[in-house]
Amino acid sequence: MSDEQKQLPVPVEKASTPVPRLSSPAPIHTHGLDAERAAKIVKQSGSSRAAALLGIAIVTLFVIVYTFYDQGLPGVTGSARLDAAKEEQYLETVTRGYNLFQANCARCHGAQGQGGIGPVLNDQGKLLSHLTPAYLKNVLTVGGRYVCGNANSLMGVWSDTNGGPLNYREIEELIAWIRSTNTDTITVTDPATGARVQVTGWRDAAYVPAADATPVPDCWSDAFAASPTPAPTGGPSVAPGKTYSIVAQGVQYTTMSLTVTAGVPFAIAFDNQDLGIPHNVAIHTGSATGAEVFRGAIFPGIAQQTYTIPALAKGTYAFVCTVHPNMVGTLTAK
Ligand code: HEC
Ligand SMILES: [Cu+2]
Repeated sequence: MSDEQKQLPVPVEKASTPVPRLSSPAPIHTHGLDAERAAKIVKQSGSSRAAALLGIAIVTLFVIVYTFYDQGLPGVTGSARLDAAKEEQYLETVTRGYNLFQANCARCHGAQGQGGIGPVLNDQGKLLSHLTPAYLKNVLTVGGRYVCGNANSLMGVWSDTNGGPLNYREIEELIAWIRSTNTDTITVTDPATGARVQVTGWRDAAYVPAADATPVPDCWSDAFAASPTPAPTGGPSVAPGKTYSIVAQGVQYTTMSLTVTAGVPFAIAFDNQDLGIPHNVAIHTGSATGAEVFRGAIFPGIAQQTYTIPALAKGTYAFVCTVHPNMVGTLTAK
């Protein structure tokens, strides 16, 4: 055998059976995939598909439920989470405003905003067109002189941007309370009794002024100036029997009671000692809420005027300042 012959590869015998075309050859390694194992794999992938479907179903259901929870049920107002949170936040603001009002403003404007030393605030016409949020903000920032231009206004500046004691948030809260409506119910501590009570806002959201209602004047005291002073009744001027004196100082009458003779006209010398503040003397039967039988002219201090008053029947009367409902005294005719 030559060397040449030695290096030739060992001749390979050709496979006698041809491998069919377009098909893979029979696998060499089976990985032990017998029929049982294959069935198991098919089953497993089936159950993981079911698990995925279940997951998708849960997420979908959650999204739907969450949407209704968040956005509210269609047609059910206030069921939306965000709206409910907003409403709660708003009522919280109103409550703070109520407390600020009782602490800082009620002594002049009355606990119910009914007026006193300061003008009435709870009037519907006023709340509708005059006491707008922008106006309230201006008054509280500039102070009472913004209202009628009275430099001696009893009401000072409230906003701390102008040297007052309240910050912008407290101003907002006060405005929220003054503007709140009778559909806003809050639970507060009544400053007078200390009891927890429910109160509603002053403003009637549905209020529509009468067609012939006089517009609210920009300056509250113009409303009094414009009101006609009833002319003294009782024929040709009868010389008044006696002159009594009433003094107003510090938005108070210093004379608290007066006794006059019934059946004879008399005079009241009224001395208004409050610089720039309008006062008068009006006489009402019974109490301050009784019928008005006489109204003296309203004029700012410091000044004096003498009113001539027709004879009064025996009884009890109240004398009040038309501008300041907190100024009340008792008048007895006997
Ligand atoms: C010392 C008494 C006093 C206090 C306290 C007071 N005010 Fe006044 N307020 C007045 C007087 C007086 C006026 C009228 C302004 C003028 O003509 O001088 C007035 C005017 C107003 C007006 C304008 C009313 C209108 O008809 O245009 C508003 C609004 C007001 N006050 C809100 C408040 C608020 C809110 C507080 C509490 C933070 C407050 N006031 C505290 C006395 C007071
Ligand atoms: Cu007065």
